[in-house]
Amino acid sequence: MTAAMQEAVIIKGVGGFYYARTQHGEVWVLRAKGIFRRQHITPVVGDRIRFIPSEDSSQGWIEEILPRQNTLIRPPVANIGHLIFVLAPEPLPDMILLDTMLVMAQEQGIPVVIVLNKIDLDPSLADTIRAQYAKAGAPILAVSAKTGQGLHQLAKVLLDGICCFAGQSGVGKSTLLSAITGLTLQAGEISRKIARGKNTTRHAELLVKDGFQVLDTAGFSLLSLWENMEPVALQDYYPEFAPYRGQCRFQPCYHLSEPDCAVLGAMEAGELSRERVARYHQLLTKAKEAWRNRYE
Ligand SMILES: Nc1nc2c(ncn2[C@@H]2O[C@H](COP(=O)(O)OP(=O)(O)O)[C@@H](O)[C@H]2O)c(=O)[nH]1
Ligand SMILES: [Mg+2]
Ligand SMILES: [Zn+2]
Repeated sequence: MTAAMQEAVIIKGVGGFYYARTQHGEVWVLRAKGIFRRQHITPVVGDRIRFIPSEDSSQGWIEEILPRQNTLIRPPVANIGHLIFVLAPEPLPDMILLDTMLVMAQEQGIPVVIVLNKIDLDPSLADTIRAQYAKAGAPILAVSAKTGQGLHQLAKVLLDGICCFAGQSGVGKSTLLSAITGLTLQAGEISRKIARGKNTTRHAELLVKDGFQVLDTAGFSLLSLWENMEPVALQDYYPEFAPYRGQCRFQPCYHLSEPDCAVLGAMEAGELSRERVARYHQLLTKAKEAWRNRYE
């Protein structure tokens, strides 16, 4: 008699073994059947899988990987519910990093929540960010890990599916996470070096506690984003540009300096943030460069 199939989430992968957690909190050590290898499918952290437990141990075989909602490849993870992008009055906000993350997340269909931490230091940052990101498709939460302001709302987001943190070093990601969940983030931030093309072998782990599921990584390599994006598609990941689609004189239009461009017109009319559009131009340059060099 074969045991009944069970469902679990992969929390870690080590040397061909996958640690999978059932909803009852049991952790099984599983291996992937040869069929996955033949199909070039590797189970990743966050995957929801079905497995048949062996009857005499806590081992077993992964029989099925359920369809993924989204995937990121460096580190490899799947089924992220929210990306929590943290910024603060200090260190000085890196808005290009935020905009790049928003593009990457949009491209993968991952909802982003922008978290302004250390609001105790300078409440005016919230106004600046709201002015630039009100139409960018991501809710904005002003919080302080120090005073506790807004942590209740952030906790609600963290309880909704798998979450991962992103943002510069020093903005307070670890402090926020441990204040809310008691969990500890791995050191290591998203780095410009990684973004420029160095490979990283780091693997993610899913931390689970009291209904929270958080990836221990504090960032993702953004390299893969530019490797695969046609520059003209970049604008599609700016939700605030959508109302002007098809209204420019030239088609396609990069909204760079073309005459009768509806996006630039909206910016001049104050409907779109000048700063966001200027950074879109910077990212466009980057996307074009990466696209030209993609076969190198
Ligand atoms: N004033 C203030 N300082 C904070 C707050 N949150 C974190 N910090 C401080 O910011 C520094 C960096 O925090 P950390 O969690 O290590 O940042 P991470 O690199 O993003 O993980 C630490 O000294 C924290 O004590 C906050 O809400 N207000
Ligand atoms: Mg940290
Ligand atoms: Zn245009």
